[in-house]
Amino acid sequence: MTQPQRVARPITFALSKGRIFDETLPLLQAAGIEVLGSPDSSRKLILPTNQDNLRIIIVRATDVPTYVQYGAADLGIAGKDVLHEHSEQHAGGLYQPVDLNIARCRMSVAVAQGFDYENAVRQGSRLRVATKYTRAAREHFASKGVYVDLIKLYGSMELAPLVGLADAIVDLVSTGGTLKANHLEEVEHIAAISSRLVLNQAALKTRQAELQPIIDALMQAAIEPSHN
Ligand code: PRT
Ligand code: MG
Repeated sequence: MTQPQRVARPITFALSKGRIFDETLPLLQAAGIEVLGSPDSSRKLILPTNQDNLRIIIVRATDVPTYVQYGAADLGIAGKDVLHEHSEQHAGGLYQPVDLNIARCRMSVAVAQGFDYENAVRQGSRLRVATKYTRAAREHFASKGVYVDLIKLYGSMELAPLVGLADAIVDLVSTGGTLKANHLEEVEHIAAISSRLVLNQAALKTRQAELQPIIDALMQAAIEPSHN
């Protein structure tokens, strides 16, 4: 008796909605890939594309590396900020082949306007720093030899200095509008941030024939200035 043929699941591409999804669309389009539907207009978490063997899944930005690492997604796009925090606890399993140069911003230290950060650092005061990026913050202050107490938050870091939770925050800054609106100022630049394509290592071996054209097309689209 002949066995029914197993249909391989489509290549699964993890994206977060918002800026990463929005900035990835033109790269996919340049690669001939159309996403059918959008996370803004429907609550569907799995979106088909115009290619039978490729689908998009919509996950939280911080969850993209987890889906890819465990192989539930074959590839995904995540910010350098997210990947740096993720890799502290989950070594291996993830391949970061290319910086797509999208969703660009910077990671900075910010304080309430008027707070004398330089002086506090010079005096060796023990600073309280609120952040979602505890690894990046710990490494930054350790490299400066500054003692800090880190307070882990999951969002709206800008509030912390305003209500006395922290002296400083480590957060992402793009236009600077959010800091300004909350009477905060940037006092130190930690790193330039952009988003990277990540790949599941096993999938890269077992499904390379299907993955490579997608990787190549995204890399090609990313270096063409019209998409940056
Ligand atoms: O929003 P949610 O809690 O669901 O998740 P998320 O914040 O992790 O996702 P999302 O989509 O907001 O961010 C995804 C990725 O985009 C991040 O991991 C970064 O790599 C990248 N990115 C680029 C940014 C920004 N620019 C950015 N400006 N991520 C966040 N911001 C926030 C920042 O935290 C601050 O609150 O925007 C605010 C500052 O913006 P400006 O323009 O006012 O300076
Ligand atoms: Mg956000």
